[in-house]
Amino acid sequence: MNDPDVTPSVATAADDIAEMEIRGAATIADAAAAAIGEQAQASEADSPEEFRAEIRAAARRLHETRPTAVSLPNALRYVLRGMKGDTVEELRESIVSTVVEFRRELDQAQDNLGQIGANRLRDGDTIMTHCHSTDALSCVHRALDDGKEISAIVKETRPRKQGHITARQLRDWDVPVTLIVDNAARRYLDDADHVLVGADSIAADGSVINKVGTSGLAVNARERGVPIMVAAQTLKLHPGTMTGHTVEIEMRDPREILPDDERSKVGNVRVENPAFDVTPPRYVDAIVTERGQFPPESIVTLMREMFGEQQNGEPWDEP
Ligand code: RUB
Repeated sequence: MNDPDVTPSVATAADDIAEMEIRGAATIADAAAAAIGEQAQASEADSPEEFRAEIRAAARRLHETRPTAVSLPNALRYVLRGMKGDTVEELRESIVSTVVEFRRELDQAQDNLGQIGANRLRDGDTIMTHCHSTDALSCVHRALDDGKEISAIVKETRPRKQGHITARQLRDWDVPVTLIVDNAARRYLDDADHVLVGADSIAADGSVINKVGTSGLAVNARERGVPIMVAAQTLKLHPGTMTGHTVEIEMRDPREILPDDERSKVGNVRVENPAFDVTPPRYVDAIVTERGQFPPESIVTLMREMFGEQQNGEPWDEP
């Protein structure tokens, strides 16, 4: 089957997501929804069938970029299920308004979970972060708005150093930041009151899939008695895990770890570059969502409420 052409803005968004120019689960979802909206706006389809085929092809192109962030297929499902109408204009309008609604809800969910997460932070607390999560930072932002003083120990987060983004954002908010290499985390856990991370996906058993290194941090934090809080809007809940599917862990290009110019010094070794890892629910104290905070073991109840037991086919699978 030959896919219809996607607009340049969809192709660019897909490339940027794959290359991590656009990254972080919520930001990826937002960009993917916006790209579908742009596809709808730019479409010159002559018939409703052609229009639907274009939108589905755009969704497939975006979907195949990164496998772990479930917010991406969840966003595409939301937008494609809003596609309604008998004419091209009606279909276009339904997509455009659904995209607006989706992006508004995304912002709202992040604000709401920020308030719930902020309630867990006390004045004078120090958090330890891993990677860069807009959901996690929303909790800090709200705590600061509430007048609390928060300090941060920020893990660098190899290999892509997303910790630098977190450090920069926190400094913009005048939060005192101590940047550490990942390997120093255990040493500094004694100075932390919370580990605060985001999630790419949450499985039905309460496992948290997030940037590689999260699980080691969580195990160390538990051993040190530091609570682990995961900030994740419900867009991160993985419906497929309710029926036994596992979350695919993205393996990225080894050159992110060992660039060609360094490889010659190391020699012929195999390099593995998993982007994410799985933190078992027993190492997580709370999953903070816009619908409240949950012990990880009870997240399945929320998932049943939101998704039901039924799994239907994907809206982009039809040609
Ligand atoms: C990003 C990452 C983030 C989650 C949550 O990985 O693991 O913690 O995506 O982010 P990558 P957010 O840099 O490989 O995309 O809370 O912003 O959705």
